[in-house]
Amino acid sequence: MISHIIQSCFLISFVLSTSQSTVKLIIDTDGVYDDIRGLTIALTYPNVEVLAITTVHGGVTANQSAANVVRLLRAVGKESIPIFIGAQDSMIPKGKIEVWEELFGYDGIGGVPDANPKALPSDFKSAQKMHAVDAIIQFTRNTSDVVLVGLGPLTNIAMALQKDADLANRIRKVVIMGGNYLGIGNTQYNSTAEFNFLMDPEAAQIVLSSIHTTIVPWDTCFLKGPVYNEEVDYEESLHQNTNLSYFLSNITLKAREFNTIAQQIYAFVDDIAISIAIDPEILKKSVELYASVELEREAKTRGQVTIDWLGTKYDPIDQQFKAATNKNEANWLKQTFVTEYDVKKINQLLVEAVNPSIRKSNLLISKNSLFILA
Ligand SMILES: [Ca+2]
Repeated sequence: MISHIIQSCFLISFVLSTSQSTVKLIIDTDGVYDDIRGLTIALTYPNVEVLAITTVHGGVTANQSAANVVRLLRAVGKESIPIFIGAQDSMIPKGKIEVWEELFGYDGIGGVPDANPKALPSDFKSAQKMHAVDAIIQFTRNTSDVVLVGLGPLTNIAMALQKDADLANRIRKVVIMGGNYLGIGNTQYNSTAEFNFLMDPEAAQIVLSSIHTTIVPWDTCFLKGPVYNEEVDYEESLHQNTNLSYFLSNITLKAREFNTIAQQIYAFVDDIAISIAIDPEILKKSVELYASVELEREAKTRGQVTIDWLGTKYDPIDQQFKAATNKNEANWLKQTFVTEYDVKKINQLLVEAVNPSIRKSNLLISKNSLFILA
């Protein structure tokens, strides 16, 4: 019996096994610094299995996004997680990506290729051959209860939903960082849309009209950030004296400097979506609203989420949409919009991600075995 017990001189805290089952994630990302921070939580959380990471155009190219993720996987020692490159452009092509270098750096992660782990030429060659869309379809066929998280433009996810009509039935949950519900935008362009949705409004519309999603809208991040700034130190994870903490500090330096000049706070965004996907209790408040996406090509509202606040588009008695005059108007599905989240818990997850030694439950005891989480 003693042989079944793993002894450690230093581990003194024993925590009874949680009833939490493993959360299986596929994360679709455009690989800029926000995404990397959120991915760091997912890749280091004990009860999470990241099945695959798929990349999409957005803040940088899908190829650069993949290279950034490869570098992060080296930083966390999870190089075996497969990466699949997906759509290089939106459904209606918008052409070459112009990287917002003042904010993102040329590579989307601060433009610090010599910061550890250094960027390598091989980072651009490590992705799998399969297209991201096919990977999403295949992984969800082979594994049940997958939670799909979208951290970039929704092109890959929309294409997967179009290619495989049964996909929506197989996925356990979709969590999206993107869109807005109060019309607050966040792009440089002449637009009231949120960046991810503006980068591919048609894809966003396909997703929102195909499946129920939990959306972390930009409005919530924007409005709650200053409030929550009083509750947490957003930079706590950057001062943990670990290699991963230094890495996050380096790749976010440019963005933090930019935000200081712009008098904006450095707040959580993708971290919220990842955290909610991992632990639903982090979602504190939400609203259920019928939503669609503006697709008018010349409108300043292109890509903005349109909301049926009064529920007038849907007839609950006939159980059909009243304004079904054309394809777009007919598709107002009810979506969950996150309006409040547990910022302290998210901050804790991020700090623990970069500094696992402070994680409270280093040792988990299950019914039949004892094991140590590295
Ligand atoms: Ca992103």
